[in-house]
Amino acid sequence: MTAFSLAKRLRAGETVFSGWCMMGSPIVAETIAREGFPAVVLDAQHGLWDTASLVAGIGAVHHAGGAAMVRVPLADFGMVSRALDFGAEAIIAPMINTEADARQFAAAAKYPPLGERSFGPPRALMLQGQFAATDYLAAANAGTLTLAMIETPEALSNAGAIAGTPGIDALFIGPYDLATSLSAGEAQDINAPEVDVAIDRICAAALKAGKIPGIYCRDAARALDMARRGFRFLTVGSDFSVVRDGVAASLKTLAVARGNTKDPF
Ligand code: 3PY
Ligand code: MG
Repeated sequence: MTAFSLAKRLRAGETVFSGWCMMGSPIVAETIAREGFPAVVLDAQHGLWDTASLVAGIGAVHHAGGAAMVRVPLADFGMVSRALDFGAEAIIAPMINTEADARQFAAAAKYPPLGERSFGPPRALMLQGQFAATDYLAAANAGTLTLAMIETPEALSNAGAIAGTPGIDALFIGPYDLATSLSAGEAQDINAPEVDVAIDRICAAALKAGKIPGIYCRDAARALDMARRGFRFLTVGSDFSVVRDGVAASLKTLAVARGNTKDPF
C-alpha cells in the first residue's frame, strides 16, 4: 500500500470519510478498514485502547489497506510522537483551546524545523515501506497529519490562530463537547443554532488558513451533509454505534416476526 496515503489524499484535495473505533480491538479496527474505509481512527481518549492494543491496531489497519489515525488522551503530548512512532499516519488531539496548545501539539508531532519530535520510529519505518531513516525523516512532516480538536468556546474564538499555527494540518470539530460547552452544560444539542453557526465558522477558519476542515459525525447521513458544507475529513459513526444499531435492527425484525402468527415461534 502507498506510504502516507491519508496525507496524500487530503493534501491533494480529496474528501475522506473515516471509520472510528473505540472498542480497543485490533480485529474490529481491521474489519472497518477491510470493509473499505480508507482511514480508521483508534480513539485512545474515550475509547478502550491501551498501548499494546494500539500497536497491534495500527498494524492491523495498515495491513488491511487503511491509514491508522490515533486520537490521543487529553493533553498527552508524549503519546503524540509515540503513536506516530507506532505507525499512525495522523494524530487527533482533543481540546486544543489556544495557540499555545496548538504549538505544543505541533512540537510533539513534527520534526525540526517545524517542531521537536524526537527521532525513533522503527515500526513506522516498517509500515511505510522500508524507508531509510533519513527518507522517513524527510517525508514525515508532510506525510503525517495533525488534527487540532475545536470543541470549546475558547477554541472557537482562537480557531483562526490555531489553524494558522505552523505544523497544524487540520481543525477537527468535536460537536458534542462544543454543544455541551456552548450551552454551559445545559444541553448537548449538536443541531442548536449556535452550534451550527460555530461549525461554519470553524470550517471557514480552517479554509482561510489553507488547512483541512474536519468534523466528527454520528452517522453517514450527517457526514454527507457536512461534506456538502465544505468539510473534507469526516468520521462516520463508531464501532459501538454500528454494533448497537445492527443488534437493534435484528431484534426489531425478530419482534415483528414474533407478532406474526405465520412465523415459527
Ligand atoms: C466530541 O464531539 O466532543 C468528540 O470529541 C467526538 O468524539
Ligand atoms: Mg470531545
